[in-house]
Amino acid sequence: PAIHDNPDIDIASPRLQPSDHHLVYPSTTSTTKPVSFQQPTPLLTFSYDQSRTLSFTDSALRYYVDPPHGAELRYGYERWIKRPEEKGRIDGLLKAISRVKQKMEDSGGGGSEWLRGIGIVSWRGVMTKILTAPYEDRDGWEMNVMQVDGTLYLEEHVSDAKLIEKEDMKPHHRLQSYYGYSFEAWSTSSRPDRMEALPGHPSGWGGDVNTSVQWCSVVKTKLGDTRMVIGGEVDCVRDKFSGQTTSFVELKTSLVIRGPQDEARFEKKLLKFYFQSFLLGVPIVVGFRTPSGQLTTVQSFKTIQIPRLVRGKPGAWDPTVCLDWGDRFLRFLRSVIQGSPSTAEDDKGRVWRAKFNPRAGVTVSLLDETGVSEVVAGEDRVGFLPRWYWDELRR
Ligand code: 0WD
Ligand code: CA
Repeated sequence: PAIHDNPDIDIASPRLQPSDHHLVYPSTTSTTKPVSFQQPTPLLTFSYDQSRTLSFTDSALRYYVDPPHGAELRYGYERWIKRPEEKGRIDGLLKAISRVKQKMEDSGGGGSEWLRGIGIVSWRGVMTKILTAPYEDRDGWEMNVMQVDGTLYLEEHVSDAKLIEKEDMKPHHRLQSYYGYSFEAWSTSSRPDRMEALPGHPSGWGGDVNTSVQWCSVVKTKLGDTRMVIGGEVDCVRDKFSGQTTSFVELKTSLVIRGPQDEARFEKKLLKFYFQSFLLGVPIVVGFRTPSGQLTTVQSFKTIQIPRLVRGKPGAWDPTVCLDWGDRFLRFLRSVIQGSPSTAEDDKGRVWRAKFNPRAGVTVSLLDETGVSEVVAGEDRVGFLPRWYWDELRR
């Protein structure tokens, strides 16, 4: 249907440029409809090493072990090797997709046809932001979107100014984010059967933190009618790695709950934990800590049971609202992009910008030349896709 016929889209808003398309917020439109989400199936895994080099190995895979009682999360803070903040590029994910396609071709073909059937390619973090938007009242976001052969590629848009701001973290905030990584070090081992015993470190310490090292999983799933390929970091696995996402574990830290206010705050956080983990099909282990970073208790959550924990409470969230919004958002993106006139010239990597403003909605517009060159950032890209990937699609 034409954009103008879509009741979800209000293009008459006075704040917008004539070329902008606007999707209004879920609460202001129709009632929620149920949207299905398919259990994710794993396609492959890969690792980034200490120098951020990607390999199709499980070298960065870690195993879950119970952390020592009362572990100090501040431990090792001075030795943290922090990965510099970077733009949310999807290059690593594209390497994985290229490999999946190649494997299909090697075993009888169909790789390109398979990719044509995929509606969305993005990092898991991007999909988490989209799905949790109905309950986000503070942080807006911006995304770059391209469509090639019917597949939408999404990346988070991080401007140079935002990058500098993210790098310039306040000491207090920096320490808090270290607590999360430290919890991972205390709760994982390079061996499945026992805690790490590293010379010169307290028993149970899994090794000093280097945030360049990551183990990632790429999965295939489906939201409503949209097939998706999503990649994300997985903290560790339980026991032996079966290849199935159910042995994965997502590790989180949170302040111990001392009263109703803390509880409400935790339940709000659970929304993000829930969708982040739900998208890859990963159960969660939460380490509760004191304000000064001492681990008190550890609690496991089966991801699909989380919504039940918040149902009926003040400030409760409803995952069906998020899935319905996610489905409408993706259909909206497609209708704007496919509904816009295209010329041969346009095929050279048109980039769209989706902007989310809390409590207002999403605006989608086509980037002009200046906008696109900011996105390319002088690199060898077509739009934001690396040229090697673009060439591979065009072959
Ligand atoms: O758009 C995104 N979410 C970005 C992803 C922005 C920049 C980079 N990336 C990278 C991630 O580092 C990873 O290599 O893309 C890959 C996949 O990310 P994802 O799994 O989609 O990311 P997300 O779900 O947002 O975060 C997962 C974990 C975080 O764990 P917690 O428990 O804190 O949610 O990735 C880590 C972090 O451990 N992480 C980062 N680590 C260092 N610097 C960063 C960062 N900027 N962003 C996420
Ligand atoms: Ca984590």
